[in-house]
Amino acid sequence: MQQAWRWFGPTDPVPLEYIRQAGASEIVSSLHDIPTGSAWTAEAIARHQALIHEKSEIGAPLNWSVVESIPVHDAIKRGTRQAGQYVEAYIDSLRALSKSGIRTVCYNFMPLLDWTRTDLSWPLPSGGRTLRFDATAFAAFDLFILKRPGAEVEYSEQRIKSAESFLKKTSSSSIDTLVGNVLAGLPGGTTDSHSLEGFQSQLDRYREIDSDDLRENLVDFLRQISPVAEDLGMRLAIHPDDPPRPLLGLPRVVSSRDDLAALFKAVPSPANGLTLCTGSFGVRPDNDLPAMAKEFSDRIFFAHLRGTRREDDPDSFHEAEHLNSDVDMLGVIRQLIGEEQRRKNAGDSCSQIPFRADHGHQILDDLEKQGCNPGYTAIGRLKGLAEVRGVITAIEDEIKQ
Ligand code: DNO
Repeated sequence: MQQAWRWFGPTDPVPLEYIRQAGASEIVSSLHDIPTGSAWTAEAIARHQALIHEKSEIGAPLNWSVVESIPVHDAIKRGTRQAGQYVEAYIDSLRALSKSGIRTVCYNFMPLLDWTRTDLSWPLPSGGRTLRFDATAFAAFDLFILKRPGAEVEYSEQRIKSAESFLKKTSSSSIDTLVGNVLAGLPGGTTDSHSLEGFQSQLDRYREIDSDDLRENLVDFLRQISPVAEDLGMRLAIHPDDPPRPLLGLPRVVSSRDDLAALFKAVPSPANGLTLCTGSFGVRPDNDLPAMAKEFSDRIFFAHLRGTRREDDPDSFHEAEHLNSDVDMLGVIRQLIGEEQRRKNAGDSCSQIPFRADHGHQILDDLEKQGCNPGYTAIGRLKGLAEVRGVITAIEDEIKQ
């Protein structure tokens, strides 16, 4: 498997030198300055690629192999009349990327909110800190801060009561932090930041769009871009919903095994594939990760390996250690390595699956540092990568014998 690391560009507090020292060879990156919906140019891609390749002659080479992400414009998700022009721009970006030799593009189809957490610095018993989604805090945001019309029918009486008492005991500065965590967008997110005031009108635009409509818009999008990707030898790797369920009444359609089965049936193109994000899918107890890795093995073009742990309140979860979570990480890695073998035997020139040890706890020196990107600390990810690398080495060795 190819060891990758996400790099947010020259302003990333974790520089390329560190990534090299961590032993990763592949870079996962994006052109974050380009507004969603504008086409990427070959020149801008080449400039970013040159930064990554720089110093490769003196140090271990780094290769930009996965784009995460080219964000999908909201007009495409809503299927508006403007969608066509944004699909064209997306296709232009794919064409420009293909000139640079980058073949794998990660994207998602979550309306208005990308990955969502309520707490970005939740204390662990070990003394480290992690990301958490607290279903009660989120309900309090929805019901009593955003005051979304009709929200109460989506929550149990019990949840509404606990949301009320959460609000009573939470300081106004912690409430501000919660609002920022949900609406401002997290690192690498593909959706715009929202202000509390403007957000309801964004939500209203989705009032008539249910999950069937959203799925149809996704299928329409893929039917247009996958033939181009196929011609260019590129692979489209959709990232699952995080968390994998509807939020704030917004539909989500890439959350489960059945969602994937429907997607690949509707668009069987071999360019239509998946970013297997174990942490996102793993939040749902009905997602059997090794079984999904097996069933959709030939569609997996990229993997995010991380673990989530459901809490006593099963709708709440936090990001756990990579090898100690609800995710059967060994089972998943076994499937991925098996798939690589299959590809190799079939003569696939790109048989290896790039993965990044996704997110990491804030530990050691990173606890003292200002400006760490939540989930994207150097040391936590280094630990995750080291652990996952150990598993890969052991399984590959087992297979050889
Ligand atoms: C969070 C990331 C997501 C992901 C996008 C893919 O850490 O996994 O922001 O990059 O959803 O488009």
